[in-house]
Amino acid sequence: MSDRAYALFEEQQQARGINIDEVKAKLKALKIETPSWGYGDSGTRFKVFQKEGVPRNPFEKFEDAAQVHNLTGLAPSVAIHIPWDKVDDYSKLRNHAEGLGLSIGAVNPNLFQDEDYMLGSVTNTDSAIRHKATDHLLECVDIAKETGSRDLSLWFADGTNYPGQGDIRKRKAWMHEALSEMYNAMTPEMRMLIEYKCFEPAFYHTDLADWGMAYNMAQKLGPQAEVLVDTGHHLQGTNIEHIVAYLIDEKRLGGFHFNSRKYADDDLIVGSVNPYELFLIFYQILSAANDSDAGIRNAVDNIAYMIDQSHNIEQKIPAMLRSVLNVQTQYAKALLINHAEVSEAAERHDVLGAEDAVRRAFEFDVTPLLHAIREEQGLPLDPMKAYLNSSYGKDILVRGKGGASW
Ligand code: PSV
Ligand code: MN
Ligand code: MN
Repeated sequence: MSDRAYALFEEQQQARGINIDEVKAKLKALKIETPSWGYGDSGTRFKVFQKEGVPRNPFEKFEDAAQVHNLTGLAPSVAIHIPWDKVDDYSKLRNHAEGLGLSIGAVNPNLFQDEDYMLGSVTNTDSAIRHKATDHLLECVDIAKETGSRDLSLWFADGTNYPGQGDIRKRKAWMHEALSEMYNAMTPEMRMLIEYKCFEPAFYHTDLADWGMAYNMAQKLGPQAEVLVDTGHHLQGTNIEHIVAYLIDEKRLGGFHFNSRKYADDDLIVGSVNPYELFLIFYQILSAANDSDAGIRNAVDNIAYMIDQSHNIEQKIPAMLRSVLNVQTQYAKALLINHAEVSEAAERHDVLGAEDAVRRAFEFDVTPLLHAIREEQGLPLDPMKAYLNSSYGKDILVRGKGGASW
């Protein structure tokens, strides 16, 4: 991309009233956490394909994640999942991460893979199982202390498949009981991010099925509990941007799990199917970013952007690169929205004008802008190409097949 293309872009945006220096600063500050499980073998319930060169342990997952960060400057932290990433000494993993220029991000407990949890973990009728599940939550708080992680991301598979199978109200109380125990064990710096999901693996009811239930729990627990929005966890047609705006306004939007989907919780590469949705999510975030209420601005600053994907058929590292780059592209486009223009049109009751002012930003080609910031940051202009031209993908083949899987 030539300097001329960028000069033209800058001129065009400035003429629209966009402060390009601000846009660039915001783009350079964007941080997206990648998930350790996205580097390992994962798949569908039908088959987990074993890929060659997949990391054999958490240390190698961080090495792969470092590739994504080094080439993009976007992904400085990695979420871990316990026990998938269980190690004897977390300070060793932390040092390894730091040596690679990374940090350990959110700690994700796993309360869905144990035989004991078939009929629920923290909401199981068996109090011994509930205690076992709660102990795991507490173990994750201890791990977060060692890893220096601020966030604990909680997703529960708990739910029922048939009417009558469980007492929904009792289960709600048990959920609250377990979360309260965990909440009380957290340090003041920690945050509990409560993730909801409308269905799967439970097909009749899920204990935390939507944002309202997660929000209600968070509110009852206290200010350190917030809601985590996984973009794949809604019924078709749900207006996720609306949920985002609502939760920001309540100062309870803790973070995102970004992924793309066509049907259900497909966990595909972010922005591969629905980039406009991602753009509209950022539109809501950015329109709250300049709110006169400092609490709202603070809430926006503390949103954790995380990826939650599983790469079944594609190469893991390029897939993760594609995802973080797609997030960056949509964020860049959203930064080109002229908010004053949108609200002036809305106030005039100019419905088409307001819609146009939002959509027009989406239609710009932001390649010259992204190339310019990458150049300023000393990054490759095309991180994907740089990765594919590097020997890393071939070098890791010595790991063979049968690496870490979920
Ligand atoms: C299962 O739906 C899930 O994808 C949730 O989104 C969690 O965040 C993730 O797995 C990791 O536990
Ligand atoms: Mn998720
Ligand atoms: Mn999911």
